[in-house]
Amino acid sequence: MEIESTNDLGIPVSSLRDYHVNGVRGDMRAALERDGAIVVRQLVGESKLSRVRDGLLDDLRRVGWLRGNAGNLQANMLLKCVDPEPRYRRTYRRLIANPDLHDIPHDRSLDKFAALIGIEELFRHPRVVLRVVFPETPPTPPHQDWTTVQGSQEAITVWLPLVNCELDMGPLAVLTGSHLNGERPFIKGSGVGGKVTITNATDIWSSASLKLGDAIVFKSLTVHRALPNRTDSLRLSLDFRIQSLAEPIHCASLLPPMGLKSWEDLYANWTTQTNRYYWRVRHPILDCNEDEIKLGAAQTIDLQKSRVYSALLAELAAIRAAQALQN
Ligand SMILES: O=C(O)CCC(=O)C(=O)O
Repeated sequence: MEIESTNDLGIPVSSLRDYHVNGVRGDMRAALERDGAIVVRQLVGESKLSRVRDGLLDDLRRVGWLRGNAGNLQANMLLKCVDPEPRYRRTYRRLIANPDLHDIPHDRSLDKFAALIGIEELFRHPRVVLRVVFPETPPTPPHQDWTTVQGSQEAITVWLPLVNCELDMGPLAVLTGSHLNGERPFIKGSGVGGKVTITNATDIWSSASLKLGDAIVFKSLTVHRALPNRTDSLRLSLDFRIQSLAEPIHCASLLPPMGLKSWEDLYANWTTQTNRYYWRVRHPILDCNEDEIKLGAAQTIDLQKSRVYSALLAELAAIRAAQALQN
């Protein structure tokens, strides 16, 4: 395997296999099954993404996280912060409420891509994650999405930078083939639901330099991490999950993005009805045991957890109500 570069963390990086979204059926699917991750060039239209990016950059300039004028991505290190610090979350709640971000997973190109990798009826998880990564902050540690997301092992994560992202800006990196050996042992750690996959110092991580519109897509069991952001700029990216409607989904995947109490909170300033609550009438089989949720809510002494449990119950009730209206 050809090694492209290393960085100061001593992480050797090789190239991920690269496809264009207008690629040949079968090719991408086979590569995804074999390697657990691929790069898809121009998955989402650049013009749509640049509009979203420009709006986001304006917001970031307004809150002071960016220095200088339009077009400049240089981070204001005086305000450096990282999730889950309260000051990160405060700004995050405003940024993630932008309806344009939530429209990206609904781009028609995703249907085309899903067909190419063998998903017949596509379901988009509504829990979109925006990441704003300051330089000199710890990169996302190794993990498997399956450990926290559950639901279907066939679910696919789409990781999409919202700026051109060279290797030194810290894109996502994966251990190719790691999805083939099931769930790996993990230890408690910060970020990623507190579960950090144990990896070896000699592991070779695969990644790629990405242009706006390119994505890294990977399977739920694929071990992945972020490379360190060694530039002086903010790294901006979006990740969301897609899957077949025929596969199960854990109901926690239908909760609002982190840091928000309810979907109503997220939608409070939306002027559009588009993309709201679409999963309440059309969703995969719900993979969650209500008794367990109730028991957890009754027993837990952890406030955060009990909030999540109540939100789950509320979402389940809302799904039932929406379905009753339909029938
Ligand atoms: O963007 C990052 O830093 C991590 C992304 C990630 O872990 C994911 O998309 O599952």
